[in-house]
Amino acid sequence: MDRETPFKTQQVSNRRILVKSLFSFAVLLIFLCAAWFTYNKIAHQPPDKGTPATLRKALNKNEEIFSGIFDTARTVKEYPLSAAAKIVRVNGREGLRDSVDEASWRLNVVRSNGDTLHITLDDIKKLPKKDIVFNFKCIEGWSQVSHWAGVPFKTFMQHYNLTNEAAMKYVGLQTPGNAYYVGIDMPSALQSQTILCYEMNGKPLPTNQGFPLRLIIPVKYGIKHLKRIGTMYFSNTKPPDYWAERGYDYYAGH
Ligand SMILES: Nc1nc2c(c(=O)[nH]1)N[C@H]1C(S)=C(S)[C@@H](COP(=O)(O)O)O[C@H]1N2
Ligand SMILES: [Mo]
Repeated sequence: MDRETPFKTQQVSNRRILVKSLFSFAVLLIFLCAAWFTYNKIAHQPPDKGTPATLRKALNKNEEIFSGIFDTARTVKEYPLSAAAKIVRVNGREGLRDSVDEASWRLNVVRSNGDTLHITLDDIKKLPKKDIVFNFKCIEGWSQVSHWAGVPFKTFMQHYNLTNEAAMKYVGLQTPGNAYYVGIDMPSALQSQTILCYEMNGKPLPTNQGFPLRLIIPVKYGIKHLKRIGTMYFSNTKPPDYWAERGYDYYAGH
């Protein structure tokens, strides 16, 4: 008997190990099946603006939370002029491939009543000018402190009496010919650091950086800083957005 006891204990123990192993294996199988099922569900969903619907739902939820907590008084950090890069990185050439002529270029602003304003660069340069040095962030992972100047978007809106337009939810911007286009929520557009920009490092914008006029919107990632604005319009629904259609976050704030 004395010898059998340890033997018996051993036997029960082995069976328990077997049962436990089988159980763990079953749990693992169920888990793997669930993961496989979820993956398949997401992967085979018809895309919603470049992203499977479930993931797009998560992005939309993010956006809701972030626009909810976004305070228009929030400003991004500004730097002294001496901190600005002398050689400024160039990224993205959509809508910049054709040449642009300053004399014939106009900023077309489509009013909510359907009229269009055709504004020259000289008209824009007559408005109050604001310089800003901030950390420009591209969603691809680089950032650079750089120096820009132009008219604050809000000042521009006030100057042209775009009051009904400023009460709308979004502003849409397009390059001439519409190869690149973005949609911006109005609170971010009206934020004090957002400018319609015509200078970089105190000189007219280089062609590949948006000459004659680009958007600088420090609260957003680079994708929203549309270079070479052709047309601007207003809407209560989200304007089409080049990178949002290719799977990126529409809001793109940081
Ligand atoms: N017209 C136009 N504007 C654009 C882009 C583009 O491809 N075309 N790329 C965007 C992206 S992704 C970034 S990061 C910034 C880069 O601005 P920069 O070339 O002055 O650095 O421009 C934005 N504006
Ligand atoms: Mo970017």
